[in-house]
Amino acid sequence: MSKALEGVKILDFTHVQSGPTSTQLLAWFGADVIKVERPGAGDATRAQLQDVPDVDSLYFTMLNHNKRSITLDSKTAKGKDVLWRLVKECDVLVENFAPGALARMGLTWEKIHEANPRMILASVKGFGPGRYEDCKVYENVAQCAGGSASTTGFRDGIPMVTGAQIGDSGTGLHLALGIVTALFHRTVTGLGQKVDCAMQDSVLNLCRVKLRDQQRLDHGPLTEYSQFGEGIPFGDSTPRAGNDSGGGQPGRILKCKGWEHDPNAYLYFITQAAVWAPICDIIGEPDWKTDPGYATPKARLPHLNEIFTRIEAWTMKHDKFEAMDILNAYDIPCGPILSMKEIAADESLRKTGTIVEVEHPTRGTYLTVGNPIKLSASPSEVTRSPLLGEHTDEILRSVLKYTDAEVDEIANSGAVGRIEKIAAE
Ligand code: CAO
Repeated sequence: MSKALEGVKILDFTHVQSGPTSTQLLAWFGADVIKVERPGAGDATRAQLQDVPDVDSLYFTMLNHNKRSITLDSKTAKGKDVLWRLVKECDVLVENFAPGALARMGLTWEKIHEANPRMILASVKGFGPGRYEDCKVYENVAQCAGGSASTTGFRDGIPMVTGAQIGDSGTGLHLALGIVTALFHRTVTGLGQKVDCAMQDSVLNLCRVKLRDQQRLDHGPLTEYSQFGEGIPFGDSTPRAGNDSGGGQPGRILKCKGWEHDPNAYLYFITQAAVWAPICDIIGEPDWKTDPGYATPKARLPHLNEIFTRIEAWTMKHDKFEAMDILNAYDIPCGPILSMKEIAADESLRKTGTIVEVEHPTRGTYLTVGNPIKLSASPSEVTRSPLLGEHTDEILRSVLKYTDAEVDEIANSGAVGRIEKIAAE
């Protein structure tokens, strides 16, 4: 079966997490992703959080599958020549350097567009135009500036960041959509365009329900928040809501059997209105089905603490998987809190390719995520990340059509590096 993005060439000038997640997605769909790295060091993540000395870190490998690596010093004359050959040859240039860095290499949009009018230039920056446009940004800064941190955590605690990398990987996803949209548009116009994704904007896009709540506050308290039932007045901005459900169906994380010694013996339980009757039967409160204080979603809102305490008395008698089985039989929406250990061992996730084992020449076998987006006619196969400069010669010869003598000349000038050992952090 052919791959959906076969034939698309990506000049991958990305590093760290946000950009690489985007180009990895394109590579999973079959694009030829040529990762350009600085000779000697490469992407900084190769040497960050190393678990095995002198071996590419899991941080790097898990963000750079299915790519080829060329090392190239873009600040030398010969390196610049090679870079411009790549610009003319490729369909998309993806980058997430600090603001201004690409232009300092001479790669402005105007020059790129002139050299290759079909090229799409896709960039991640921390912020869009405005007062912070020149700032360097990492994941947690984006979570803080995008509205996630102020709305995550408990009302009486400090703002919290989430474990999900919504700033980096979230922006990478947005950028990938921008790139394929621009590729589609190019089939009509014949021209490339710029695709810009700011990490702050991407986080906010994912936090839209909290912006919704901000406006609802003008019209009264947020009745589905626990705070409402506790009689605590709301301030003038969306508060942190602990583990309250984001939608109109109240939910909580509840203890299950074994919670005293297992940090993940918990279940998320949603009191969906449609299944209120079976919930009452299961927890042993059949009267709540008809009692006017509990029978309707609106009547229940001031009693959420009491209701969830009662439900928890039931969940604590069962382990999270048992509770899931019992509740699912009645279509009651709930979910176990799964540890990474449990996820890593999950048979279904392995079967669907959402988790895969990959073989690496210096690391051996390791576990990683596969493509979460499944196309029926273009399945993704995860192949290992490249060693630093592994494909330098191959790309110079087969993609850029340099002769053997030219390749030697470029290499001897120091503009590119061939396969190199990775320095430990
Ligand atoms: N050859 C020669 N020079 C190279 C090169 C190559 N192959 N690749 C990169 N460089 C140079 C750049 O030209 C730049 O040089 P100048 O500053 O002299 O112009 C330099 O390397 C450093 O680039 P940088 O400023 O982007 O890197 P940094 O480590 O200082 O900052 C980061 C990292 C992520 C904070 C910054 O790149 C950034 O803000 N990016 C945009 C937002 C983003 O994507 N953040 C997510 C990161 S993941 O959490």
